[in-house]
This record gives sequence, C-alpha cells and structure tokens, in this order.
Amino acid sequence: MSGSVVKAAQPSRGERSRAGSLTFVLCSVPSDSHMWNLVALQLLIEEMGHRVVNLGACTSVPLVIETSRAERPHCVVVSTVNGLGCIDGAGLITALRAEPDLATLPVVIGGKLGLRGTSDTDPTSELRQLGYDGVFPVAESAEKALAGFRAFVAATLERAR
Ligand code: B12
Repeated sequence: MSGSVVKAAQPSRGERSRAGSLTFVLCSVPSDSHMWNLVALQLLIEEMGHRVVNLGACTSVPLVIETSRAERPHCVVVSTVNGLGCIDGAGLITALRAEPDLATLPVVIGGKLGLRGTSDTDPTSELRQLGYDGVFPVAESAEKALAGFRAFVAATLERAR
C-alpha cells in the first residue's frame, strides 16, 4: 500500500478533534504478513468514531515515517502477531524516535509480541523504555489488551479536546 504522499492543506489536529474524530495511522512491522489483525483493529477504531489510515501488512519503516509526517496522526498503532514484535517493533520505535519531529508522536504497539505466545517473557517494559507510549500484548488476554487500548484512545481524545 505504498505510494506517493499528497501534501495538501489539512485541518490542524485541534480542528479535527473538535469534530469528534481522531486520526490513527495503523501499521504492522516489516516482517509481518498477517492482515486480519489490521482489518479487525481498523474496524474497532472506526467503530469508536475515528479515522484510520491503514498501511497494511509488512509495513516498511520509511513508509510509517513518511505517513506520520503527511497525516500528522493523533497516534500510530502498531499491530503485529508473527512473534517478531519485540524485535521489529523495537526497530520501528527506535527509527521514529530518532526523527526530531516525530520524537513525541504517540505510538502504541500490541498483538502477539513474542515468539511463543503465552510463555514468553513480557516485552512490555523493554518496548516502553524504547519509546512506546502504550504496549498491549495479547499473551495474557486479548480482552484485556483491547480494553487497555480503548482506555488509551479515550485518554487521547480527552487530551486532544
Ligand atoms: C491466518 C494465519 C496466517 C496466515 C496469514 C494470512 C494473512 N495474510 O493474514 C499465513 C499462513 C500467511 C501465516 C503465516 C505465518 N504465521 Co500465522 N497465523 C495465522 C492464524 C491461524 C490466524 C491469524 C488471524 O488472522 N487471526 C484473526 C485476527 C482478527 O486476530 P489476531 O491476529 O489475533 O488479532 C487480534 C489480537 O491479536 C489483537 N491485536 C493484534 N494487534 C494488536 C494491536 C493492538 C494495539 C491491540 C490493542 C490489540 C491487537 O486484536 C486483534 C483483533 O481482535 C494465527 C493463529 C491464530 N489462531 O491466531 C497464526 C499465527 C499468528 N501465525 C504464527 C506464525 C508463527 C506464522 C509464521 C511464522 C509461520 C511460518 N513458520 O511460516 C508465518 C509468518 C508470516 C509472516 N511473514 O508474518 C503464530 C505466531 C506465534 C506467536 N506470535 O506467538 C500464530 C499465533 C500460530 C501459532 N499458534 O503458532 N499465518
């Protein structure tokens, strides 16, 4: 889903959030070809009343950086389930935080982040230290991860108002 990014005049973040809607860039990591996780999350976020720019599976890091600049989203949501989230997800947040204009952009990650499903060491604290604002592993419970994400979205909306 790559392509040229159109730099048209856009409403400011404040103008968009006053309209009741946040913008989310939804992506995966370069190694991950799973796509139904992205479809499900797009529907979930849209059902909450927000706009989603879904970059699809096997998302390249440069595309996430380019789209974050073009869309100026309220949050980037990284979804990954192939087990390499702790490695590829670490690379993505390190690259984003190295860009001065994206250093404070809210970015969260969730899904099946480790290689062995429920038996992995929880990578949450490591990913948070690298710069993620929220980490939502489904290893313990998908419901808990989604509830945590919903609470994060609600708090983001509150901050944007
Ligand atoms: C379909 C499938 C595939 C298809 C994908 C087709 C496609 N284009 O989508 C194919 C066959 C290509 C595939 C390949 C592989 N797969 Co696969 N695959 C699956 C399977 C059976 C279903 C995934 C699915 O569509 N689920 C439906 C969606 C809606 O659910 P979900 O993905 O879990 O997403 C939800 C939650 O995880 C959560 N969530 C996800 N992201 C985020 C983010 C946030 C912020 C939040 C809050 C929540 C959240 O919310 C989502 C919506 O409810 C799962 C097993 C399973 N039952 O989950 C394995 C599975 C994901 N695959 C697995 C593996 C290992 C692989 C391969 C490495 C296998 C191999 N050796 O080649 C490759 C990797 C390919 C790659 N490069 O990524 C493992 C991952 C292990 C782990 N992480 O613990 C699983 C879990 C199977 C297993 N039990 O071992 N796979």
